[in-house]
Amino acid sequence: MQRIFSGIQPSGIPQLGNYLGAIRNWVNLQADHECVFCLVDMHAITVWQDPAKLRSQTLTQAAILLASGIDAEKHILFNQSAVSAHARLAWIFNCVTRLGWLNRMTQFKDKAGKDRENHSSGLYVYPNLMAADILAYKATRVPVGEDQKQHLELTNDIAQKFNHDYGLEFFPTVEALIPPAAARVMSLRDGTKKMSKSDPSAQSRIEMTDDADTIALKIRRAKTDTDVLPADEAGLEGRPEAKNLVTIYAALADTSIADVLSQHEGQGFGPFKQALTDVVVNTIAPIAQETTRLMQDENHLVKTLRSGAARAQAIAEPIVSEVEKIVGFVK
Ligand code: AQP
Repeated sequence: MQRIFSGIQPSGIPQLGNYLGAIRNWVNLQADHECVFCLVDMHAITVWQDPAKLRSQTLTQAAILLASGIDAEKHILFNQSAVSAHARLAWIFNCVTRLGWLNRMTQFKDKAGKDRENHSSGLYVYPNLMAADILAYKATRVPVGEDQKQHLELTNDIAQKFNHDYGLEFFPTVEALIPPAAARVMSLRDGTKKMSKSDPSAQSRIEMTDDADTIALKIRRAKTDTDVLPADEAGLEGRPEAKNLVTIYAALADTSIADVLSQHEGQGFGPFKQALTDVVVNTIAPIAQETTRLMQDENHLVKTLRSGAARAQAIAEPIVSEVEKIVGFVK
């Protein structure tokens, strides 16, 4: 059985893009993989996090994952900082990765913008920690949204250079599992920007804990154009906001974009947004409800993460110890 590693940052409340690009896929992959799911709190602090919020968001996120169908008994769910192997391997990878490789990472460019000099060095070496997360478990498959594809390519470059430098076939090749539909959900306020849990505008995203009224309001206010829905996908070209809403509808209703358009062709955005609201609420309401229930027992959530960390540690510790020996550290 292949081992999967995947992570999500507790940098906010998970949004619909995290769900469609990652979480929903994770739930399905549990059937035929050994899964290690991680709340990557060390990644989250690459940008400022209020400590009390980071703690509460980590627990909320654990609850959302469990409510979405992650099985923390059969598989592993834990928070990254609880397993020191991640930080130790990341340091070694900081010494393997070339600066030129990091300079090409578009996520750093997007997140740092023009104000590069004022961002943390953690944000810059973020992809090295991500490579360590995956390779500390010798995971071979990583379900991610399209935005993480470049980081996965870098993970393979790091693994190959390490293997080459030390003359070993130590790390495996990693395969990105990118969902066929809605691999990149866009902001509700700007169809050219990805939906993000830390976007300053809460109106730009649907959060996994939003209630039906909030969802309806956000979708009603979502940016659109004045045209009607076209007959086919070609008619969505140059209309990023319209394309985004249709893509979300198709992904949640488990159907194709062509199908959605054939049902709604000629409709204005008023009625379409109403139909979309129903589809979104149908998916999110039961998850939000179960999340609220799970959040009432914080101790249970902490215990679940601790048990996951112990099992994660049992896999990662021998692998990372071996890497340290290979590098020449006295053990
Ligand atoms: N808009 C999106 N569409 C599809 N997939 C997405 N993912 C994130 N946004 C979208 C996928 O969700 C997983 C977890 O992401 P993350 O928390 O590790 O970091 P991120 O990609 O930076 O997500 P956010 O929401 O944009 O977080 P912030 O605002 O904190 O940076 C990944 O598999 C990602 O592909």
